[in-house]
Amino acid sequence: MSTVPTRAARLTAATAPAGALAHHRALSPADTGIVHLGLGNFHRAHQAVYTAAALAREDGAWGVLGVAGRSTDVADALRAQDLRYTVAEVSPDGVRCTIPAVHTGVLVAAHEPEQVQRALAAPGTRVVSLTVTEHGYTYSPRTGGLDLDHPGIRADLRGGRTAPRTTLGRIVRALQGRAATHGAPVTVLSCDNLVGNGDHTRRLVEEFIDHLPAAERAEVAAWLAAGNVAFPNTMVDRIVPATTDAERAAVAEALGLHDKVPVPAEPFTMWVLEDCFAASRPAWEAGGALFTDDVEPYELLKVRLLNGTHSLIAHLGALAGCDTIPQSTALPFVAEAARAVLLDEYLPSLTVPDDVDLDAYVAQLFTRWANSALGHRTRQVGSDGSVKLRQRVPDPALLHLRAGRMPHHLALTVAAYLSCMAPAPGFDPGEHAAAMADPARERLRALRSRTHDARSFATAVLDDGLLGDALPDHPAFAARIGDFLDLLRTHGPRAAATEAARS
Ligand code: CS2
Repeated sequence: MSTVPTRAARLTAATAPAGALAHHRALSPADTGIVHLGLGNFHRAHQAVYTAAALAREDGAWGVLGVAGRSTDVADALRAQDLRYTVAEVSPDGVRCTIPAVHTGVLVAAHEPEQVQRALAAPGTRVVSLTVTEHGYTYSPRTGGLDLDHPGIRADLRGGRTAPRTTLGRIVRALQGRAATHGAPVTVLSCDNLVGNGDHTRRLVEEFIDHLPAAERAEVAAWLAAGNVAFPNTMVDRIVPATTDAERAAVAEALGLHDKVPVPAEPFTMWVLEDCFAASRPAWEAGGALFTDDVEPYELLKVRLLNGTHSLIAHLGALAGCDTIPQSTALPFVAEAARAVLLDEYLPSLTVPDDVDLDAYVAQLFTRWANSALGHRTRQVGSDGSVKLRQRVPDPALLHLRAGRMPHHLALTVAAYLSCMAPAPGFDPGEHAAAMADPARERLRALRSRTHDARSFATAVLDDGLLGDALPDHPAFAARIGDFLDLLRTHGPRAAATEAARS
């Protein structure tokens, strides 16, 4: 692997080459219009890039204050670089580097909670955007509602003088502050892969408010009901892997600068939003964002065809020893299983938007997954599978089951996931599966050790509510997952995929 030349100067405001800058105004903290919770790679290669395009088209106070959750690594590196970083667009044709330069500050919520609250409540903040992952919404997978057993939610509902520590707590506390002081309207913009992400966030916020003590509840509830907060639904799309030394070296070569925190991304990018902002918004259409009255068809298209299929590719590929998504889709049996789950099981569960050419969209998905220059890892897509599958699998599976059809490839998706997370005794799913992080891993292992065979394990998992509360009504689905668990263990992923294709 290439290494970063140590002689290169550091990327800063002074060294950033004008030719790589996405827009040309130096922003100051007074230009903050957006507070973004979740300073990960996705935000930095997606919303930040659209915001830079908006600023290039029309000037405005749309700088972004980026808030990391816990880790100080990215925030520290960005501060040392005057908040500049590179987006390294990676395709088989090479690397294209741009510097969005839209951040006006960074904070780390775990260490600077009061400053985060002040920023969220500030009148100049017109948009609070979120990329906190499916996991960050603290909702119960069984009911889809707020997880009232979550210790962070319980603490945040009790309130008191300590600053909130969950995303929902932070938002609601800030809304209370806004309602009680200046009353300036604000848009809460979820940019996570949740079906109906805006509606979902609104429901969770309302539920949180409902559980506040009566004295705290009335004012903010009335302010919300008066339409001062908007929650547009959005569909976000761009494959953005974790940063490696390869991108640091590519940036050093392209710009002659040392960037500690560049972000690799595929060339493709898409953003569809409902245009119902409470205050104003940046001209994100300048970056190609599409504003529409109805995001749901785009959202379902993406969450199911891309993300749902991605999960199968990641888990099946990891079990086959693949480190990356392109290695995985290069295996014919994985590509066939991906095509089958996408076309036969996900596609019938949605309506393709009029302006989307389905054949081209599907062909493009396979090209995107095959981008070997990007090296998107199976362990990254496979991580947090519990919360991801909850968004991707249950509704399409229920559609088929209720119509009397068995969705074999959806059952295979769940079985491949469970084989990675809680393998049967004596079965080694390999290093890529072992490296997948998931909050449900321990719980799944406990269920595995309490059950005596694969079918009863699968039944226990569904009964536990991992995939919502309706799938337990379909015991045949659990049985099918159990069969695939056995096949994966005894004959491996190729045999399991062949069986799914034959069924
Ligand atoms: C992936 C997504 O990790 C995952 O679950 O499916 O991160 C995917 O790469 C993005 O949603 C693409 O827009």
